Amino acid sequence: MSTLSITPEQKKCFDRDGVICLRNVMTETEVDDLRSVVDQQVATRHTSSTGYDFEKISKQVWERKNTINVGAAARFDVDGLVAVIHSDEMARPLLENDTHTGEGCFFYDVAGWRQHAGIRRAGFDSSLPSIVSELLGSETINFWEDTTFVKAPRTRQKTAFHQDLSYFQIKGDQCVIAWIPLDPANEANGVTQYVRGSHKWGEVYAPNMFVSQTVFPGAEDPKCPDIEADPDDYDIISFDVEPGDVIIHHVLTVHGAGGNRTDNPRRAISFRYTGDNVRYHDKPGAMPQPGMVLTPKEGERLRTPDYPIVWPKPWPGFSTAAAYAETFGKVI
Ligand SMILES: O=C(O)CCC(=O)C(=O)O
Repeated sequence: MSTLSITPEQKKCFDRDGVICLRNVMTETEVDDLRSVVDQQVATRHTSSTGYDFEKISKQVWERKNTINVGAAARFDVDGLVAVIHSDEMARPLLENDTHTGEGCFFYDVAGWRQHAGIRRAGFDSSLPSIVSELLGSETINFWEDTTFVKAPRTRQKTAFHQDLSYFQIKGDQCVIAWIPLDPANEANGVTQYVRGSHKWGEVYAPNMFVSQTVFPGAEDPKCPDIEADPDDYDIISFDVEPGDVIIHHVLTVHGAGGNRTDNPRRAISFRYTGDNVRYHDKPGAMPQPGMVLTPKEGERLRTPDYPIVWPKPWPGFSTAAAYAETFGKVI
């Protein structure tokens, strides 16, 4: 359990760019815990109801399959999403230029915090909640959810550029995403990329399906600009990172990632945090977190066990993860 502070320069940089890379934020134990959870998620992906391989899905999409094999995963109506991609004239594969045609995997999973204490400890009791409170200037911080993103060696599938706000059932802009690398990550193995300053464009973009820019059916916001088509027109930045570092971006910052052209994995987990001005707001295209216990009412502050308050702590050294397990361990 620890707290770290950000400097005024770091806060200025985050406000200006909509993204900041902070070094040595996570402890070795936290990173090790997260790695073992993520490895477990990957190993059990064939029986998971929330784990998807976007590389495999994309292959089937571009082979024009109408029924997509997603194993036991049941969070998305993938066949419905794919039908929309097939009818989108602008849709095209977003694949890394790599001669290897081998067996990559772009693994995605969500809401691991409900089952894995390692995610709760890192998400609730690391330095991140206090850092996020300072970055957002928010007194209170809720943990919204976690998402795992793994690109196995030689994964060609890119992560289409997108903005996160429209994926979440919220309104209000005090929200950040902390991307936590569990392996060294850089341009070659698909570190995340950010359009600097895009959080100030004054636009909210519809969610897309990661394998293509095609927007989710029913989403009402405009489509994200086609960054992949004209990358030189945008101020795209990325950071070379090591385990322990964290990249934090604003919920309105447009971002994406390349494939993994190397022989080493790129494992990462992303924690999403919200602040004081966020209210629950359901909208077409936003994906409910699996396993919700008590969905807040429209317009309400996040005051339910599904969005734990992780900052402030009632007293220094208090473990929200331990308290949570004690209170809700049997329910969630
Ligand atoms: O890791 C990736 O490929 C994408 C990450 C991302 O979009 C996020 O953390 O919001």
